[in-house]
Amino acid sequence: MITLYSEQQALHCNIQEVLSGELVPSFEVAGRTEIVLKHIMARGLGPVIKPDHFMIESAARVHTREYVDFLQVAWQQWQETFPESTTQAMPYCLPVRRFRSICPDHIEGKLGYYSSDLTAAIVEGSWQAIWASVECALAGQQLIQNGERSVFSLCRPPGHHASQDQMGGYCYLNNAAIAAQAYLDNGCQRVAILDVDYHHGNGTQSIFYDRADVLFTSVHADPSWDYPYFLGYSEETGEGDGKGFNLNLPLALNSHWSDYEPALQKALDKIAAYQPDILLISLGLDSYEEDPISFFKLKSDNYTTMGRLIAELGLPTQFIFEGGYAVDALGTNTANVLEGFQQ
Ligand code: SP5
Ligand code: ZN
Repeated sequence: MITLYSEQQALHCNIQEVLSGELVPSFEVAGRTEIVLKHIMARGLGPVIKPDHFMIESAARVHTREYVDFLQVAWQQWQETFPESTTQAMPYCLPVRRFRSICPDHIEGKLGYYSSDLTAAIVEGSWQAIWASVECALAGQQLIQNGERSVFSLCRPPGHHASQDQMGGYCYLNNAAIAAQAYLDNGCQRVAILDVDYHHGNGTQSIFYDRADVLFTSVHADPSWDYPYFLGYSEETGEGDGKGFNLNLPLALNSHWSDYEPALQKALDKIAAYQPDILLISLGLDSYEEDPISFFKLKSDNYTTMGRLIAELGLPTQFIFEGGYAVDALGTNTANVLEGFQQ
């Protein structure tokens, strides 16, 4: 299996996030993808390729153009406004219930307007990394559409919490959604997304919620008890044309593989019935028992089984990297999914 990876993704670094009321170093670090890359090479899973360049327009097919343009200039505007600030650009005030959806002129107002939480800060190298991450997704999409059976887009920063015009949850541009749209724009009729990250893929769901050409399925922690809290409940089944094309399978905190596997199988059955041209996996590994911010109990071996079950669908499959913060085990667990898929 080919892996798409760009070293530019490491330029997004030294980020801090709000955690339990404090600013702490972000769990989403460049070392995550570095260790995954190391394991992929050590296990001889296949070639690692740096993606070609892609145009901004493909991102603006799922995000608003204003949002994408803002991400490119946010750090510069922050520096012009706060020349003393050497750390990071982040909001403190968000547009909430009964307030207006209006984009202010001040950079802190804009950051709030384009954010869903306080965990997606921007530094000098962020845009380069964000775009390189999108390019890993789009290069993978091209390979699949040129006949590869499977690819692994080792994207960072992750994407599934990014909606049409809001960053959050370490995510800026939605790599999986951008790839899904690119498949459709290049001749596919139906794309299925399976999101196995511990957290609900609220951004991806919201992008495709009223559409029948993308099926979104997700197994994740009950949002009543963990991030992203405000989306991801089982009664969310889609709206308008999209009614019936959104499947959320929330699980209680502390769920083990014995709880997880039946939910995963439900998602896989739904996907099989949909008969998609392509399967996209939002591959988060934060369901692991030792993940520092998550509460599922999956073991390293379970990821091999997960890969095998996904492969049983027999679909062209693009894996897109999302979360997973137990860095030491992240390489093993990710490679296990890919190896399980290939067995
Ligand atoms: C892509 C992705 O996985 N994003 C996840 C964002 C989660 N952010 C919220 C983190 C809150 C952690 N709180 C749990 C504390 C456990 N000690
Ligand atoms: Zn996650």
